[in-house]
Amino acid sequence: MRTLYHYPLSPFSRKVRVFMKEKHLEFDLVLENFWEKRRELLAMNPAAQVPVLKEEGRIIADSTAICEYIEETSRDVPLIGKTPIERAEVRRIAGWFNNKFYYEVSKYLLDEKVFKYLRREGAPRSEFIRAGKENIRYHLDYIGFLRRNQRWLAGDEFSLADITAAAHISVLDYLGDVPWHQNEVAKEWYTLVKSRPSFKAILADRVSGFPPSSHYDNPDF
Ligand SMILES: N[C@@H](CCC(=O)N[C@@H](CS)C(=O)NCC(=O)O)C(=O)O
Repeated sequence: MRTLYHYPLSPFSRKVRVFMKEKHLEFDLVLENFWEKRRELLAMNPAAQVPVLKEEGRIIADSTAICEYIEETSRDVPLIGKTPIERAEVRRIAGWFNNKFYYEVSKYLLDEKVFKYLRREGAPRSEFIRAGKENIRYHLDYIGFLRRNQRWLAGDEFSLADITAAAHISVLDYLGDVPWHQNEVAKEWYTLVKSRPSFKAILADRVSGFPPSSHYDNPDF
């Protein structure tokens, strides 16, 4: 029995959902409104963050810790590289999106457009939204650069690097904040990710009060 406590517009939750689907693992989803800081959430994760995985009574918090745990315990196809040098590159790029991309793009746009509203923290600040929209352009070009000689972001195998980048980008695409015309190679990469069965449930996500962009679940956007 495996349960993931998640929030649909959390990029970190999405990363774990896709990762577990790629590993062909069965799991239940529990919607966690993390800003309410439920006592049960705090007991599982004192950071009061999603995602949290509960598996056979064991509790694992933090999306990276969860993915590493699954990688080490599943016998399915490796998603964090086969050799030490491959693993280093997958982790470097996943780290780029978990940290650099998150703090330069996702956090600005998500906090201002969605989480502030849910936490009743007042109106979005336009300068933060502008900064997120400006910064995403450089990250799309970086995705295009990474793919100049290879199929996926960390090499020719689909990996946690692609899952992490796509999880963050998919939330911004839901909000209509990805300027796809900026980089055709990045767009082609995301089209490939979108067509994977592991991504189907992500494209079906809907959050009341926040309708998705018109092309969000369109494979040919
Ligand atoms: N390092 C954590 C970050 C998770 C995270 O920041 N989740 C956000 C939702 S997207 C959250 O729960 N924020 C609430 C908070 O930080 O108080 C992970 O990878 O799981």
